[in-house]
Amino acid sequence: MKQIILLISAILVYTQSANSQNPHTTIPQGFDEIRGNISHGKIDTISYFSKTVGTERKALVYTPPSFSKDKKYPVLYLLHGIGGDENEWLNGGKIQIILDNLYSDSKIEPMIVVMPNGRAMKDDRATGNVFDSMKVQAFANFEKDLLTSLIPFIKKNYPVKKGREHRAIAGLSMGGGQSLNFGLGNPDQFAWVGGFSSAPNTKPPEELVPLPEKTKKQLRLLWISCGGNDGLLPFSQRTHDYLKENNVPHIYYVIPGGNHDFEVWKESLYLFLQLIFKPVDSSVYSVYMSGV
Ligand code: FER
Repeated sequence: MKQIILLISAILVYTQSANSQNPHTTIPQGFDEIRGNISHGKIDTISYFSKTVGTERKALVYTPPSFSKDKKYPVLYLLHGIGGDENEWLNGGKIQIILDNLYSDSKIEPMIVVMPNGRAMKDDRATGNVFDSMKVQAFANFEKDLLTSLIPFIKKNYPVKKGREHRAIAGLSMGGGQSLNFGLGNPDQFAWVGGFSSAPNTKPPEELVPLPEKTKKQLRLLWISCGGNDGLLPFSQRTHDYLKENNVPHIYYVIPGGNHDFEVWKESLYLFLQLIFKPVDSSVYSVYMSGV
């Protein structure tokens, strides 16, 4: 009996340590803390004219430490939540530190990260009632602004690789819903799509992916993650269920104990960044999906 208990304990300890060492989901300590003696990327604040809104609009652009105008880079469009703006990923998400550290460890492909203001309206500040229906509608209106003004501006002013294979879109909460809606809705524009804790603005799955076979062929990576304790989890879950039923490969990562906060979003971003703009090893799907 004692031996059986010992054996079971050993198996439990082994599987737990195997899980905690899972290279796909392990987040090293200090991943979002400033390190000394490493090179830093640069953050520009840019301003572009939006044909959709009729105003100049701001965005932040991170270029990597090794940035050279003589090279060409893929671009990640990274979107904020309902209470945020173009600065949210920088301030709450420590994006600059996370990227600098990932480059220092040679864990990601050189890329340009564009952080727009996803509330496409004249007064796009995150003030007053951020749940106001006009402001929520402005998150949907951003699709047009992104496609017709911001992407062309970035193409014109930065050395970027052109085409869907070199363009990713991801975001948190409202920005997660935008990323799934715009990314899956415009497969000719985006081959890499990530929704973190996606909000109720996420279209129903049948609208997001009406033609699963087509989506399957066009997408390079679809990432859906959410905190296990987040009240918005059903929006990710229903999307995952539909994709699974229709055999559309995707990552579905429910972060154990995770809430609707930057712990989940930083972790999601850290893992997503390491997967994009490089060949996808299909074994990653089973790793994240285990237990779902
Ligand atoms: C809602 C709940 C949450 C909603 C939006 C959110 C538009 C967005 C949260 C976030 O961006 O953090 O009912 O409706």
